[in-house]
Amino acid sequence: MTFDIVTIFPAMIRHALADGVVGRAIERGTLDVAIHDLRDFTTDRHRVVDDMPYGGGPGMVLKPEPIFRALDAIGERRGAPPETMLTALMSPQGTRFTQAEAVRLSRAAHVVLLCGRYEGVDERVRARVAEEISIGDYVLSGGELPALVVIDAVARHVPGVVGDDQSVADDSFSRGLLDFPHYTRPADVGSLRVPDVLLSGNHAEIRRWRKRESLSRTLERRPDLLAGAALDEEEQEILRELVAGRKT
Ligand code: JF5
Repeated sequence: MTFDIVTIFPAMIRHALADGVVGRAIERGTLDVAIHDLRDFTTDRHRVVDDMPYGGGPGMVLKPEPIFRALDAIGERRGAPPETMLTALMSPQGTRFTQAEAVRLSRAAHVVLLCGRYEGVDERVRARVAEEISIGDYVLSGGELPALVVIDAVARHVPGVVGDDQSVADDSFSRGLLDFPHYTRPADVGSLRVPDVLLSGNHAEIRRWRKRESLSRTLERRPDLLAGAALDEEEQEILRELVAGRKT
């Protein structure tokens, strides 16, 4: 899968993608990520990417032409038909990014992410993007961190990026439930002990305990997730017990 990122802070993206699961996938060639400095698509001596808002007001707006030139250059360089290229603007006004959206985008061969900055981007840029993506309702200084969030969450669903596909399938939000507690050695840290069931070697018991922990955490912290979770028979039974137990 190919990503192109258009940004005024290329080093921020480059450093973040150097390590971890995504960094290794880029090294192996499983992912092709190109970072484009928006200033390289300016034509003036000072490489200006922003300007004052028409109508007045505080702050600056990202100019449209450098963005159009960047998108044209990416299209030409990739030589791909424009319809295979999914272009998205990172923006607080976008569609909320979720695990389901991450899976959907991972089916695209080529995603172009445009990082806004300042007070925003010239509205005419929206004519050139297919989607607008928000990672949540908070104010950020730019779209770089959102773009990195999207790349990480999407890339995990590209075959070969994560070593063990079972771990991707089992991940918290893929199952629609919160994760169960994890422990490693030692079995005792001061008075804090690993639950006996995990040391028992009884794999059926361990599976059931993990299901119960996932369900009780979800019920406690994120009951909204239960509506969308696909629960098997055993999980439905455990959930009924948990709900009954809470009422009494
Ligand atoms: C930004 C102007 C973009 O992209 C975001 C964002 C996504 N979810 N939440 C925030 O903000 C970056 C800031 C200013 C355009």
